[in-house]
Amino acid sequence: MSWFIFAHGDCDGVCSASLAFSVKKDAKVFFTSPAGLLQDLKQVKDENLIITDIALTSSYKEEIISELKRISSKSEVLYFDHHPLPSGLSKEEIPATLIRGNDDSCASELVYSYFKDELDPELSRVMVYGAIGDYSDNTKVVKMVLNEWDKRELYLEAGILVKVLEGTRKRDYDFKRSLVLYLSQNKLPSLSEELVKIAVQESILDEQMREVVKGNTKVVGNVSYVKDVPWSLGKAATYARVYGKTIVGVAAEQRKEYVDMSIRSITLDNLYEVVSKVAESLNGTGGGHKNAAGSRVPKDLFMQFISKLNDAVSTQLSS
Ligand SMILES: [Mn+2]
Repeated sequence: MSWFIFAHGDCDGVCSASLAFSVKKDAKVFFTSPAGLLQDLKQVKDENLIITDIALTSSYKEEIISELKRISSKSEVLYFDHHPLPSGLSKEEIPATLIRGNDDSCASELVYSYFKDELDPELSRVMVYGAIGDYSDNTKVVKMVLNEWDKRELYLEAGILVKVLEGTRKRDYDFKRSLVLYLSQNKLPSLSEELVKIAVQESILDEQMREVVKGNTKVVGNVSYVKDVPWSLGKAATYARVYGKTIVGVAAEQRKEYVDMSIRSITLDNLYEVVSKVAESLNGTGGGHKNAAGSRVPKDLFMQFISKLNDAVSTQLSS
């Protein structure tokens, strides 16, 4: 039976997919997101499935679980993830082989540890790129692997990958598939002229866009936000927070009927909870990590989202 790999399109997602792909060489790789997972699961017929770095959102959890049940009744389903589960859902209720860490171990680390005996040992550096991309390079496993490399070299490679993946090629899934193949062969990002060129272009854009964010950040209480800046949402959210001098930053981008967002915070430690609650109260979805989250709400409810997010954060700060 052939394999599908469903992965997130960021650095951790791509690196974890590369590690899985190096073991399941005939697999087909698809990029998806928490909001898109349900639709993509419906496409799975007779394939085994690896899901990596895709959070399970509470909005579709019943439907997703029933799809996983359908698939796992005849196929193997390996689900690697490090995002908090929706509240009220336990690991036992998910019909798949679940490989979960806490928030600190990224998906690349989970895939690496799971397939360790089948992997080329030198692919350990691809795991490290994924960990750096997710700010998760401080775990026991990653630190041990870093002892086997000169870590300065790996940071360069990870830096190039992050720039390439968050940049203008964000939704170019064929490009990302080719990158999965490239990394699975343990080739260095810095040795690809194409990747280096994209990364350098991205640096130029980063310097410009940081200024655009600086000039366009608006503040509602404890929340700073920018909308439709043609830049990585994650980076825009971080700099909105910095320039707005608040503890939460939001970067939003309007797509057809809804708005996609990245949200970044400092010192909050439960951003994913706050964001998912607010998003769901507005018919949207949301989730993520302690201080980094994503959300999607109907486009007309964006300002309500900002205002409710501020209410929730302010209430938490005052208690
Ligand atoms: Mn991740």
